[in-house]
Amino acid sequence: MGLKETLKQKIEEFRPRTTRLVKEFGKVKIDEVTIEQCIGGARDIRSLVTDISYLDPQEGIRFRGKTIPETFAALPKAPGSDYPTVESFWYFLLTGEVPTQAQVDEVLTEWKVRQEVPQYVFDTIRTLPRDSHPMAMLSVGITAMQRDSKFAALYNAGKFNKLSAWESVYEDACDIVARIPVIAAFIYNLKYKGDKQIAIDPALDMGANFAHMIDQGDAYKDVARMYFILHSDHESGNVSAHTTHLVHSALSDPYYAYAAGLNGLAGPLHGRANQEVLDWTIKFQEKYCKDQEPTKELITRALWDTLNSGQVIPGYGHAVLRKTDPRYISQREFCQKHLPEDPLFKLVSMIFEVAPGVLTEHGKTKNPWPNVDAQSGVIQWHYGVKEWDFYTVLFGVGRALGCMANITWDRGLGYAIERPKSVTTPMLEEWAAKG
Ligand code: FAM
Repeated sequence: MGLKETLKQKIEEFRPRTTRLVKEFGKVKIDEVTIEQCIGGARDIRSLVTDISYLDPQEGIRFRGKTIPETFAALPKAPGSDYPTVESFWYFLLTGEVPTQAQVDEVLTEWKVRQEVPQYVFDTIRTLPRDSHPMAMLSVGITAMQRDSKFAALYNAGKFNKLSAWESVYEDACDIVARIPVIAAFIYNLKYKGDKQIAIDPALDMGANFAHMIDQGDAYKDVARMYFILHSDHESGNVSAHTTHLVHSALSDPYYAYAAGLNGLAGPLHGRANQEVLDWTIKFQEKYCKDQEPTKELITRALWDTLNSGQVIPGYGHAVLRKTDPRYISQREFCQKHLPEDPLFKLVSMIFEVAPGVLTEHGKTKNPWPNVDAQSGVIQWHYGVKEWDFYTVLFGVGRALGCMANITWDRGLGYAIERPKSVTTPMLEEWAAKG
């Protein structure tokens, strides 16, 4: 059975569970909200549902119940590779089932058609000033494709049906995840390689083709596959996932929804942190290591300079995690295997030895440990992708997998438009007075 049929079966089997929870147990309390949470960014308020991934503060992410190592081990690998194809991960993320090679091959074949990006998308991006941020270019590219939305067409034709609408969301979602790496490669070549474009190689899987399209060699194929999978999903409360979910909850189609999610991902406290990490690290080398090797003392001084200037240390901390991010560990293991002598990897490793202590002494963050962004730029830099303002685009290609899987299921389960209640400060002061 193919991906869409398997998914249809899964959604129809799952629906009664959601319906029963609302009908029979809707009034059961699962949380309470404090003034601090109401003002402080809704930290930890249980108010979203997703079964695509879950983030445990002490353990880190699980994709459909599997840890990162379990996910990489379970899925069929790309030919000659240690990593699964993105296509096999997409099947797994959508259905919760580990696909057979035949099922993966079906997705591979399907994406060869879906990945064809209409020329008007490239023409639209080319009209932007060349010094536009690549994330702005990507967001424009996704929004430009909204005219192709099958979900929007279904709705505009008055054919919206609660039980089957997920199918047109699924079609848009598949088109977006297949096309976004091609648009990202186009943006990379437009901004940094004199608009020298490289055509899709239809023989390659999505990750390998991305490597090919940015003129990278075989070694980068696994970088792309690993990177996109690691950045795919991190439960639903982070800014990019939540924004995509929120916008689609108004029945905005997947193109509008993911363009909004990308705009949130572009924030320096979220997806742009990988760019900030490289910026900080390169500036550290220039300022402190002109004529000497980095030392823990120099790193300590630089970290305190950052903190004392009122800035955050990029790549460290997390709103939910209270341990080192397993996505950081997975990338670190890749570096230990493939680039152990890389000077930037050695420097980032030394920062890892020092930063948690400095942050603990600083005494503000609840999590002094590294997150996904502390290590990701080192790998890109090593393979020659040195334009760090592009790194968030790479994050956006991966995050599309999680966001698109989530809104397909949101539609499948008929989740309502999201509408939390706001209050006024005087109301909070009244509750505060009552204690
Ligand atoms: N450096 C300096 N201060 C930090 C910090 C860091 N790395 N992480 C947290 N803090 C501060 C935070 O700014 C807050 O200070 P104020 O009370 O003055 O506002 C205090 O510690 C308590 O923050 P928290 O509750 O521990 O964390 P939050 O949930 O408020 O914020 C992050 C979580 C990720 C936004 C925060 O850790 C941060 O800004 N990290 C640096 C930027 C970064 O690496 N972002 C990427 C996160 C990654 F998971 C992703 O989304 N890609």
